[in-house]
Amino acid sequence: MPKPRSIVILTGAGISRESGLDTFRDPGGVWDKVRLEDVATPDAFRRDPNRVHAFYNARRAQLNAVEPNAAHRALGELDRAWTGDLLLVTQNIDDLHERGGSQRLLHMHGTLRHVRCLGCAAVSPWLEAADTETPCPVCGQATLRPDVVWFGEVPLHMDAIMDALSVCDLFVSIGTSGTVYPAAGFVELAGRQADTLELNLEPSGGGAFDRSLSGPATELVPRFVA
Ligand code: BJW
Repeated sequence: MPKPRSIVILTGAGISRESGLDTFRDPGGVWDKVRLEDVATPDAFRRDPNRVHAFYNARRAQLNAVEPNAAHRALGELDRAWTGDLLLVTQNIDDLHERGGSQRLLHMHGTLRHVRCLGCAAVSPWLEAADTETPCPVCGQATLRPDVVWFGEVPLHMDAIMDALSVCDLFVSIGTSGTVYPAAGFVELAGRQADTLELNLEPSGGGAFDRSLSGPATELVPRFVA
């Protein structure tokens, strides 16, 4: 196979698992501990904003206690070394890809390290806890929400992602169950012209990929990048 010129990589919670962050749908994962209807929908935030803030405050605090693993670092190394087009699209709201050295990176479900003001729409860097009393650093109104994408909301950077998917030669999916759209449909879109590869603890099902390798991300991703 000739070397691909243009690569799109999609990552999910599985790549951060070995850093100590829970996935969503594995046994003992996030959705075993809280109901997504209580914390990850616009309705949940309207009903009980401080409950939702508390959920994201806890996850933001957890980020300070974890480090990028060998899989994040391998993708950072790929970013530095790869002279062709490369786009890393992550569904994760942690910052482990940035800390692992990735720069050509889009967070399609937002990030824990930012808040968005429902009053003035400013997106501001954020490292601390927030609640319904916290003033927006830009306009001063107490109308902050986590800058993340909940069910029923439109993911971020979709135009850039669709453009990259439509021209890439290789699409790689790492550590995602492929159950949440639109990310779950990326393999089909890219697969119109690109080779498709899945690196996951276990095949995500559906047989959508040309090749699927099973194992932990910290083993598979460095091997893929080498
Ligand atoms: C390892 C490993 C190791 C473990 N190594 N691997 C019916 C009703 C309502 C809505 C819908 C509906 N049908 C479709 C929808 C749309 C909905 C959707 O997809 N729902 C499905 C559940 C059916 N989607 C949306 O609402 C999205 N918006 C949308 O579609 O807008 C319309 C639109 C789109 C495009 C253009 C214009 C308009 C928004 C989805 C937002 C998802 N938000 C969340 C929360 C974000 C903030 C947060 O983190 O709290 O995003 S939900 C959660 O799931 C989070 C994740 O990013 C996302 C995906 O999860 P992920 O990463 O795949 O994790 P897991 O746990 O599922 O899988 C982990 C995998 O890793 C497993 O396979 C393991 O085996 C593996 N693994 N350890 C390698 N060591």
